[in-house]
Amino acid sequence: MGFSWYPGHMAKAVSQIKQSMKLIDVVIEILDARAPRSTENREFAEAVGNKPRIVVLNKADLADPVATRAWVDCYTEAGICAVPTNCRTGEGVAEVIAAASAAAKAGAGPDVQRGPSRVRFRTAVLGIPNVGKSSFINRAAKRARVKTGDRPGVTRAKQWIVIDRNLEMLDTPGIMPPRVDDRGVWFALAALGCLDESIYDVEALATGLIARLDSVGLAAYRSRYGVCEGCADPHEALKHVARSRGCMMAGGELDMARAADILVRDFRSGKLGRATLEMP
Ligand SMILES: Nc1nc2c(ncn2[C@@H]2O[C@H](COP(=O)(O)OP(=O)(O)OP(=O)(O)O)[C@@H](O)[C@H]2O)c(=O)[nH]1
Ligand SMILES: [Mg+2]
Repeated sequence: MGFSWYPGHMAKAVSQIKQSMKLIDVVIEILDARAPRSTENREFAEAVGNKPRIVVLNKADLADPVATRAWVDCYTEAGICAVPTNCRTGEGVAEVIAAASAAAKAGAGPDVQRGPSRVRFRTAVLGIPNVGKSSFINRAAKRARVKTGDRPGVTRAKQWIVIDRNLEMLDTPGIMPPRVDDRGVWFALAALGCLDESIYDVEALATGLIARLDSVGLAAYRSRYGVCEGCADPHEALKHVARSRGCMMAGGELDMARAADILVRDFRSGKLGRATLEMP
């Protein structure tokens, strides 16, 4: 089930990032801690070249902490600095800035001599849509400097933000890889809200999520929506969600689309428990 999806503004954004790269000392790549592999965009590698890179595992507050630890260890073994963050509270953000600053200093070889006049270093914050790039920048700046929102595609153009006298950050629009061929990756991207809702079936996503919650033993959804222990069919479980939330259409039929929407939103905001969708 391949899907080729590359809106014009994303192609433009990639070329803009390539252009900006000569100004950049360090790249900060934001991933979703609940699915670091699926939320990585390998297309960035070409644009980034050999610039130092810090990996941020954001939304760690919504991920399973044991799994996040395992991901950090996995990156460390590969020689990559990875830091879990929560950009709602700011946890981990100072650590990322310290790591970026150290990498910028280490990377300032003879060919990038700037002289004493340029004390500021510059980072580009990259990632696929909705992973929290702009939230990260607002946390780093300690105030709301750029627009954020719980849907993909909020940031439309790159924008430089001065964080302090030592640091500037480039906010960038979320960029998807041109193709997604792997079903598991597709599922994770839809589940985490990185894709436009018009391009997938929310009901199929909701039943897939129920199956996933069952397989990892996260039963919080059962008590939340009154799904009995014995119910093992995700579609039947979704009917319980519809009943418990009064999702009815004219004529008394269950409004499964609305129930699916409620469940997906509850999952994304962590109300169904802290869940990581993939392990290293
Ligand atoms: N729970 C939680 N929510 C977060 C965190 N970071 C960001 N968010 C939320 O995630 C949503 C997306 O955040 P943005 O900062 O707009 O994401 P973005 O990567 O800039 O998105 P685009 O500009 O659309 O590519 C917002 O609703 C944020 O409040 C986090 O660490 N934890
Ligand atoms: Mg943004």
